[in-house]
Amino acid sequence: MSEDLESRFEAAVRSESRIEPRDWMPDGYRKTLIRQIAQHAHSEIIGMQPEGNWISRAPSLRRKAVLLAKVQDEAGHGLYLYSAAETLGAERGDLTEKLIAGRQKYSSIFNYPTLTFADVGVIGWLVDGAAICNQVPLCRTSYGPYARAMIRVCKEESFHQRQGYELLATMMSGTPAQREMVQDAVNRWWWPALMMFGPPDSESSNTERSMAWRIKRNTNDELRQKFVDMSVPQAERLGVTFPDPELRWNPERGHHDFGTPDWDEFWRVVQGDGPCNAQRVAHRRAAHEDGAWVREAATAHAAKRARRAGREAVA
Ligand code: FAQ
Repeated sequence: MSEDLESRFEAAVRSESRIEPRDWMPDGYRKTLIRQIAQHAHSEIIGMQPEGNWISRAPSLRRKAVLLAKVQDEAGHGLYLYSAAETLGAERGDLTEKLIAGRQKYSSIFNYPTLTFADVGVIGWLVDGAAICNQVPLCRTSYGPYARAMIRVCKEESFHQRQGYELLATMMSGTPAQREMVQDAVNRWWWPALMMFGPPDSESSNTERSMAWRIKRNTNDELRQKFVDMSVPQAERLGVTFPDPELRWNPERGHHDFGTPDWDEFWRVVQGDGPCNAQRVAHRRAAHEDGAWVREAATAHAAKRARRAGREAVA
């Protein structure tokens, strides 16, 4: 019986059908999805902090409205993703507890500080750009609720990337000080953006299994290369350079060659020792604790409605 289920599952994955919440799935598949989707959801929620830092100091009403909308979109992405994780049997409260206890990861990129308003533009351009590169293939991931969430998320991320690029293009047509600010932000975010794709394939413990299950559709290195190739002409158009002396077009490969990110730094950040890890998690913990009364009120209201519905059904 279980062999039957397993071969039906494997056949569905091979034929590009979607696996849905009530379908049988191997334990490892469920666990891998919960791990990846939870990490992704946490990244969206923690990812609100670096840019949120600039909402009260945006240079104009227009920039403030755009930034507010973007940060709210990230909250929405977190919520779709927690919902997708719940269809696998995870509980949102439990995932949040694990995040604030440091037992679940979120993207390394959000552990770097946003020092100037140019960082807002560079996050839109490079961080959302990397997120799109990684997430467009996830629209074809084998688990239905995750794939469907990704379609909407990617549409919104495209808007985020454009607003970042437009902000930077505006600053680049401004004063020398503004142009310097943009270049400085690019210098600080370029390498962390490359690290978003995860460790090199040779050190990636999950890629092979996740690709066989079609949870991941590309390896970390494939997506990193795609991102570099996509970003170089955009940087040229903008008038900025990337801080990598090894970056150059390789006509034989038909791709850009580029230097090696500092993987020691990456692992330090992932293990909690980045410039802002403690601050990000402490902020999330405080927000969770401050929101306890809202959760209690909402649960009490839901319980009251359920009791009333029960009484009406009996009557
Ligand atoms: N940061 O075996 P792999 C966004 C961990 S959303 C921290 O290669 P995998 C939107 C990994 O968990 C950004 N940890 O792992 C936005 C694993 O540890 P584990 C988030 C990382 O899962 C924009 C270990 O290293 N996007 O930016 C990272 O096959 C602006 C070994 O790695 C997603 O989550 C990292 N960068 O591949 C929001 C997309 N990389 O769990 C606000 C979905 C790896 O075994 C503002 N996720 N690790 O203990 C994925 O595609 C994959 O999970 C990867 C990693 C590609 C991130």
